[in-house]
Amino acid sequence: MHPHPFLDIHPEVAAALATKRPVVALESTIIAHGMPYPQNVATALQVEAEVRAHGAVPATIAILNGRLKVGLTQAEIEQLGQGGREVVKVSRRDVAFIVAAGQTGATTVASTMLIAAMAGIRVFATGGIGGVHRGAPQSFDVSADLQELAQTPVAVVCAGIKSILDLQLTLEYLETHGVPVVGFQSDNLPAFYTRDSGFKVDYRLDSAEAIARAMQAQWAIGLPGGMVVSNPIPEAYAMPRATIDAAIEQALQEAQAQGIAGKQSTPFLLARVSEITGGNSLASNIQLVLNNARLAAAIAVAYQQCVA
Ligand code: PSU
Ligand code: MN
Repeated sequence: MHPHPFLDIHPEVAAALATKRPVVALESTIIAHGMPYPQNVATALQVEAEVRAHGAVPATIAILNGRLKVGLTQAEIEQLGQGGREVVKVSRRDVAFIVAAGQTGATTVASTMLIAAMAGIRVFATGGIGGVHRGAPQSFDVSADLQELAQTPVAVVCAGIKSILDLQLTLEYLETHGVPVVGFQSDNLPAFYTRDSGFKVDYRLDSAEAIARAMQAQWAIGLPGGMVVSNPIPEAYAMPRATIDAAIEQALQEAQAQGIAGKQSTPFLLARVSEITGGNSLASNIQLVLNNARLAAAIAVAYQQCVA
């Protein structure tokens, strides 16, 4: 049985879903645009292995030749990683056009959530989500990730919000749209490379089971959206705040000087921050994504027990 004419669910993922075993969705923009080759491919494969090691089936999501893919082969991950910034970045508004043209694209948090929900997957691990950009009161640059969180029932495990963004405005926007921000074993909202942004989360929960119960309650009540689960980077890999703040300031100034806007903005800032800080930020980035994969797998396991 095919649930949708444009959707291809990998047989292993389909089998897990059919027998109500835990599945964790993973995005592909982080592969094509978020990290350099070949570390992007190595990380994507390691993330999948980490999800498996913690009892869930990984489903990396992308659009390949016009098909919405839920679960990729190793060769397909390699193709996206090698393609890098040549691969189209696909957010919600782009999905239908890439499908209609039979093209290939890397999915953002927004489009990955959308496709995960179509497949019936409720848990998703990534690095960082998009948000309200600094200067948004003038530029109106607000990531489509936030509206997706408001309407699509998927819990997104991330290391908080990178401070290329305006964290305060992002939290306000999420609140307005009814999206809860849950801190795993922490009261503080992390800022990706650092464990504490100076902002608080809405709810601190200390176990995967407690998070699963909140997900189950939210959706049983009939609330339509998802939630942000923030998981601070492990202490050993956190970066000094001054180092990362300086890199971000420089990247933001360069973006402004070069007139970078729209969908180019986030990839430009991510790439420049990682270039300016050298290999250090990449190593931290890899570790926080692996950490999120482990927590997402534990939440997926707990959620299946919750709804069983
Ligand atoms: N933040 C990161 N790493 C990323 C992204 C954001 O720290 O790789 C990617 C994600 O795919 C996210 C997207 O969904 O950037 C947001 O892009 P935009 O701001 O254009 O919506
Ligand atoms: Mn944007």
